[in-house]
Amino acid sequence: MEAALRQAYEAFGETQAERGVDLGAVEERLRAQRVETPSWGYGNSGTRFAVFPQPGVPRNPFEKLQDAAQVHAHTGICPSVALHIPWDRVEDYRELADYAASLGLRLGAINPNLFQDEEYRLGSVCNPDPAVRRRATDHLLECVEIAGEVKSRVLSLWLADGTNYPGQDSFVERRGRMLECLSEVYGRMPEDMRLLLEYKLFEPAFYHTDLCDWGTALTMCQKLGERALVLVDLGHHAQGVNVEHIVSLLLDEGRLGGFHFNNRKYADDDLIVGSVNPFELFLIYVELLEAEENPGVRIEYMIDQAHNIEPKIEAMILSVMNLQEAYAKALLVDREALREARRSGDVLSAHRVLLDAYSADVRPLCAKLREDLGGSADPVAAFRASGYLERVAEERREGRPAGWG
Ligand code: PSV
Ligand code: MN
Ligand code: MN
Repeated sequence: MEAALRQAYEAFGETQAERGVDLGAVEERLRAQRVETPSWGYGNSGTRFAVFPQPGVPRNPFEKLQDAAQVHAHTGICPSVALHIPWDRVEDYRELADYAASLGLRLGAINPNLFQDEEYRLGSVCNPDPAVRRRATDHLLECVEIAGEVKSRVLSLWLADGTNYPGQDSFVERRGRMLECLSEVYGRMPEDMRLLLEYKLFEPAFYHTDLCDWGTALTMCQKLGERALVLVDLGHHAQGVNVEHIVSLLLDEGRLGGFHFNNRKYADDDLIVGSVNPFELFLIYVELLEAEENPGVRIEYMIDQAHNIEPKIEAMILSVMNLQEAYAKALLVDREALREARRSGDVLSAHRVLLDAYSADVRPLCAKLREDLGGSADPVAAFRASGYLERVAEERREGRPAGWG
């Protein structure tokens, strides 16, 4: 460890020891933190207005894995990569899984795509036409197969289904159609596979969205069975919604299955994690920490970002660093003091317990942890210094860069 970092780390350790923090226990939890990155975060992406291509963007799923391996190499906590089918369609999925393993990675959640084909104009599993629902269901079943081939245990589903005009379709009938299709898929999943159901307030439909909030997703999961769980994407809520409250409620119901971390100021959801709302991120982790200690709880932590103007690998690395820092701060909360303040109705003290942990500078701790894990103290700087991007920009000059579609 560099001398300056060692000094900062030691000073941090002393301050925390004075606060009565067991630093060894905090480090153990931090070392165990894992975050999945999305294959689609490495390809070219943009908005419906424009896509700004970047140099060195991968041309196929294999190259996306190479980029994901860089994120893991520098942070030490991102060993798995989510796939999106058909964006990541390959002839031989075992070959892709083996290639991931050769890079020290594994394939994670399989994300079906039910929003791109012309047939889905009126929806996929909610579509009034049974033939379209059949096609959507078959695609979901194909994704179950792919998950099996790559030894992934997670099917992660976001539906774009909704309507654009009042009167266009029946809410209740659409819900019934969704349940029928998803029940078939759920029934075909192996015993150890979990279905994560992701909700989103709106988009692309303008009038109503079939899975628009935690309630629509939760009740659907409850009907499907205990291996159907809700996935919370941080960018999928109305302004002002208390996401940490939703998190605690889903945890209490035993139905929180996954997270998509990202950030936004307005409606879209693809910014670097914690770039706008670091305090909210911290508060979410405060809710998660205690739940994680329950052996029955398994939450898939994933990043869901598709960067428009910022360099993609660096953006992903920065998101991971922000997640490490938010988690570390949450681990510093004096939970006994919090309980006591709550018991005695001391509102301000309870709030200050949180502020006290949040205001700690955990950067030396996280830097040291990354080094322990074989990563880099300053991963963005180390990645830049490695010359990786310049090298792949040269190697990947020919051919079509991967993107949406
Ligand atoms: C669309 O909003 C979306 O960003 C969802 O969050 C999904 O998780 C992602 O696309 C991939 O399908
Ligand atoms: Mn998402
Ligand atoms: Mn989204």
